[in-house]
Amino acid sequence: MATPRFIQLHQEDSAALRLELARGLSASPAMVSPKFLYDALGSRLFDAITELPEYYPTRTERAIFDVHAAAMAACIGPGRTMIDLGAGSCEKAARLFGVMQPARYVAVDISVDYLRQALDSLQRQHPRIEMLGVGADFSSSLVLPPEAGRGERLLFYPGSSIGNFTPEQALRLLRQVRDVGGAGGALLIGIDLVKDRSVLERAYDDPLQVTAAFNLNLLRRLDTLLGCDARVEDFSHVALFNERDSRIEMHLQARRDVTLRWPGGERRLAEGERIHTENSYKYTVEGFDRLLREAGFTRTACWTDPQRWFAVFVAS
Ligand code: AVI
Repeated sequence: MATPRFIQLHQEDSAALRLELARGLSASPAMVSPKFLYDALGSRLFDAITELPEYYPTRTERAIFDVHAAAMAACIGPGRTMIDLGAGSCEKAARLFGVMQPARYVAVDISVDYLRQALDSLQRQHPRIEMLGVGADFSSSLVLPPEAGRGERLLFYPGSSIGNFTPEQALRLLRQVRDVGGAGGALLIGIDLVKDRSVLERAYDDPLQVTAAFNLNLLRRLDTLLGCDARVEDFSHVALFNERDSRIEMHLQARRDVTLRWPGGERRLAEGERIHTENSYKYTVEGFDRLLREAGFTRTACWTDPQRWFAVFVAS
């Protein structure tokens, strides 16, 4: 039986991470990149979020695939190299193997250690699909090793993760996706759509406060990575829909006057002042279609759920 191969391209640079965090905390307003939300606990909290009744994106996207995956596969064609961006447990891609029939599966995540277990067990279930795990940080640039092969490519980017980039960053990433896809390449991508504010805000501020824990966990990372003495008790979770920019914003809001100190710096936050921790952009079908075309994709097709809360695009 074939065994999966693993290649780690990304090397964590702790000095660069410390500098990035210190700069963000010193900025006005203070901000920390959402990538810091995902340590081992943060990733588990995110998995829990996807099971909340209020967090509709995961189950709505799954329902769209359940109904329309065969039609998508007809546009895409079998035998491709399926490249899964931010693969994690590889579960979403694996559900599509039957219908998409890829020849090769390349799972990309920040660390191959996240991918080992999932790929080892997937390989046993799908011995005919060649499998490769790549540890890469594609948020800054999307580069694949030669081992990814040159077959016709399908880039898979589900979950509306592209919504965590600004539209300018998203455009840059989509252009890289188009380049990496090459001639005949295709993209299968999930996008969260604009909807009623109350639905959006409940999805990011659930009554069980799982999303609050996910956001507040960032303060523990400030301690681990930067040596910053931030206390969870001093902050509360805030999630609001910014209609002008069409995005959910997550913030950590100081409950009282707080001074954050770390080796070589400090930041005073007055009561009510916020650290901006995440944006989650919501698109219209037309708006995202325009972005795809601006990125160089010429053919697009789109499927939504009956409420038009979420969309899956195929672009080539
Ligand atoms: C990973 N990403 C698509 C999630 C989102 O909906 O923007 C992250 C998340 N943040 C809070 N809840 C979920």
